[in-house]
Amino acid sequence: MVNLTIDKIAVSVPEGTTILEAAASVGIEIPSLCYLKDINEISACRVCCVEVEGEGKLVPSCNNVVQEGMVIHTNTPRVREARRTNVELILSQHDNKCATCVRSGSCQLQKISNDLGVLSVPYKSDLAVGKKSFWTTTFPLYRDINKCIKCMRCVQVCDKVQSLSIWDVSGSGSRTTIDVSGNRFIKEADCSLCGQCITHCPTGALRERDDTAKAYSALGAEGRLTVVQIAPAVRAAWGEAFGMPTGRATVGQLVAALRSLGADYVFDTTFSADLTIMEEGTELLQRLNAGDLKDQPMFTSCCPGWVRFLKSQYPEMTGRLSTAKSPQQMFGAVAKSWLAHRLGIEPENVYSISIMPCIAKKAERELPGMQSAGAGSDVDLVLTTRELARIVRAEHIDVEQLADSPFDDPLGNGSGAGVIFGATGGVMEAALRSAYFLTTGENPSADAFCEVRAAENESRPWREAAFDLAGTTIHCAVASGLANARHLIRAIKRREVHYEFVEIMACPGGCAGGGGQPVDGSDREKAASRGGVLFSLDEKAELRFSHENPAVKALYNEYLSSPCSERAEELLHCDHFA
Ligand code: HC1
Ligand code: SF4
Repeated sequence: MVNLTIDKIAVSVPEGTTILEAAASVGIEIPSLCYLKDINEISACRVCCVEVEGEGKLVPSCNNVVQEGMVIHTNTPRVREARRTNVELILSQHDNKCATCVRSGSCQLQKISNDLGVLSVPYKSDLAVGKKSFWTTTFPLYRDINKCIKCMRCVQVCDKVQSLSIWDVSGSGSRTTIDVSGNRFIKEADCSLCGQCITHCPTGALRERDDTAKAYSALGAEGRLTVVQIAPAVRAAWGEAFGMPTGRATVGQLVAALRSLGADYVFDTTFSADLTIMEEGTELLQRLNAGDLKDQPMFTSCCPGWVRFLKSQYPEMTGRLSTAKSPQQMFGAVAKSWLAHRLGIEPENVYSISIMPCIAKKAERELPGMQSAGAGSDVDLVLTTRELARIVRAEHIDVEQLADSPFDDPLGNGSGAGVIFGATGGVMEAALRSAYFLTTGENPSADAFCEVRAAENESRPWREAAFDLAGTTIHCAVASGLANARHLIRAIKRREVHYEFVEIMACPGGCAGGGGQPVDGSDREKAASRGGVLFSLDEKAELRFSHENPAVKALYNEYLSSPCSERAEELLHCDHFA
């Protein structure tokens, strides 16, 4: 252990601990803008500087480790002055348009400027306006170069966590900026649209394309039926956008908010997650029975960020993706066919909106094959959890006071198995529950497959488990985060491992940690706690098996006949090569 003093407090920490972490261990918060533990510890912003007795110059605390006997002061006039100067210099290259910024209130630059009492910027403004910037406004990921503070977080997250290296430094000196690497346009780069660079950006330099105006016109339109679906992971996190703790705001309150915004029907994507299980589970059993090893493992296909990744990085493995569409797309196809038919309205008069914790879902709805109900796109509009929160706020809805409202029938019926789709391992677990039933004719214990759930502080790139299904052993693997996925794929390609079924989610922790989820500016990773909320909702659910969902059964009885039938293939499956 190393013994030192920080702000007159005796501290004892393991060797190799940074000054910033040592201070945090005794409750002293040192401000920083660029620091992300294990991802970005490069002291780019110099805001975390501290005074170390005996050192002439100030020392950045995020990448200097403690030494025996150190005496550190984290908040002296000299330290505050240096921080203020560093922040003022950053502000001189920032547009400071807080009033029109989506991150106002959760921007770390705004907070630190306020905390330091910066009331004006004494340096000449040196904005990137006019410098080369060919940002396309139609791409689902939007970058505002005049808000970028060159902290390098996006560069490092995309590189280390997602292994895609879409961002890089360009220019030099005061002209230094962050741009798409290799001098490419973002559309040409292999961006998975995971949105992790957005959720890790300390300012509003990165955000989703804003589609809220389209939602306002759709929700107020006469003569069209607005049908909204809510993704599983949204329920765990949406209240965070209103300062509530994870899981506090209920999905019933969200349904109520959507009704007051003018939605005609509010449904649950967990319905179509159950449907996905029926289709994907049947496909898995068909593939296993065919016994063709070259098609194994079968990869889940519900995460469009992962699908984009596989198609761009390992196109030769595209055929291993399940052909089942994601629950979002299955929902859209069913809403504009079976639901429209049941309601006696023309499919063209249904406008389908999804609320998703994801950016890539905005691109998924535009893919070929996602217009299968014959009435335009099966999903007309995708809003992230953050965009929805902006609309709720604009309407002055008091979230805490909302009373729960139930989902509508029949597409509002979902099982606990559908709810856990939103957490890493959940799709696999839900699929195994039903695959067990489909092969044995009996239900397993609902928790029989919970071994595939991620453990706290998982350090391995993927999780694996083997289960017996009616005498056949199924080897499964689960990974989240695209760098982890890459490790797993390399091992599969090198034949170091063999699995029959693999679940991959692009975002660490699955959709719970999705790139469209609320950002509070605290840098706390929330995927695990949101995932915990989803697992506890499953535990309490009356229905825990996808194959028992009465609405899914009715859909097969009345319309599709059976999983993977001809009509089911037309509506619910897609060709990933198209
Ligand atoms: Fe997801 Fe899915 S779980 S992909 O993470 O399969 O976005 O929540 O809606 O479609 O159900 C996201 C979440 C979501 C789909 C489902
Ligand atoms: Fe990288 Fe994901 Fe950001 Fe695309 S959205 S640049 S893949 S972190």
